Amino acid sequence: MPSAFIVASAPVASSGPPPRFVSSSASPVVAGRDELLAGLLAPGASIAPKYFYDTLGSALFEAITELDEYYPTRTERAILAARDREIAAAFGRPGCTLIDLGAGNGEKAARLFAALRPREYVAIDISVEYLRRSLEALQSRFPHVAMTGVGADLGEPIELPERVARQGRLFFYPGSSIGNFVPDDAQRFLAGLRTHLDDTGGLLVGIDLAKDARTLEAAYDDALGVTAAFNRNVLRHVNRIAGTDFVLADWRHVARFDATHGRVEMHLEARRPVRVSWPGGERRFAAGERIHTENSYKYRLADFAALLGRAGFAVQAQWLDERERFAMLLARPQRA
Ligand code: AVI
Repeated sequence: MPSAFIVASAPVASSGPPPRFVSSSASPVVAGRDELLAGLLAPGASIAPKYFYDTLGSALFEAITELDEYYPTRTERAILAARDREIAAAFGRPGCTLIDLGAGNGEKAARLFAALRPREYVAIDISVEYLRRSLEALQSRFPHVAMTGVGADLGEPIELPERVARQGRLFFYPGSSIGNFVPDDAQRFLAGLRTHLDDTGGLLVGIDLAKDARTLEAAYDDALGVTAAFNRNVLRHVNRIAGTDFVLADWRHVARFDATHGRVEMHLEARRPVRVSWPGGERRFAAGERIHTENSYKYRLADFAALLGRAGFAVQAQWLDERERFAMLLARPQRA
């Protein structure tokens, strides 16, 4: 179910009320038990990366973004801070509807508010409770922006509430999260966004660029062990959803750059022979056997522009940091 809950609030005249909760239900990933067990039983076991983001996982991800080794967030933040006016001018529609995909705490989007001057902010995230809290805090800081929260799994087709204006929509997909899709799925996802846009719309997307393996592996295996905790925390979440009995200490965090695919892969590796059981089933893992938990693709600009083209977008403008580690691209719908 793409939209598990909607939080909405109308713009208000003063710094007052918290968002009005129109409706609520459980996390969109609660329905994921069958998917998870199928992934665990497959010959090459896997857990989809969306399961990282329970409340603790979202907080751990936020901690990752503060790490010395994890350059994408601060690099992107610096690009947005330096270029926000240029981005707003290039998009050219004050009073737009800013639609934040994987909004998290909404901070990145909020930094664009001054330049973009959105009339409405739609925040979409899989981590429902985290989003709810984030939106309450944001609404009190920006009482004049109408805010809507949508709890959704971005792996499913996006549904926007009907009242969201069609003109002047700007999808904001920062953080290189597009890199967590394999390229065919990324293309499908972008083509799906395209269907929500008319000629006045756009997409502002952050891309982590291809670079040396050492930098990449350090970014995904930091000295403090925060990324390792983030990776292992997925097992706690799976235990809750699927009734499995993973013991976290049995699993080692592994992050490797795969040059053939141009991606960093994260895995959990069994430290010893492990038996994992759940109501109605079990799987045995040999020592050294792995569960694949994430891909993070690193793109060359030309390759990503080509992918956007296949999804019905054309790059209008791009902004890179000095070391060309990261890029923000503004893409516009191409006429069919
Ligand atoms: C959310 N996503 C873009 C992050 C990434 O870099 O692929 C998730 C992450 N995984 C480990 N560190 C950060």
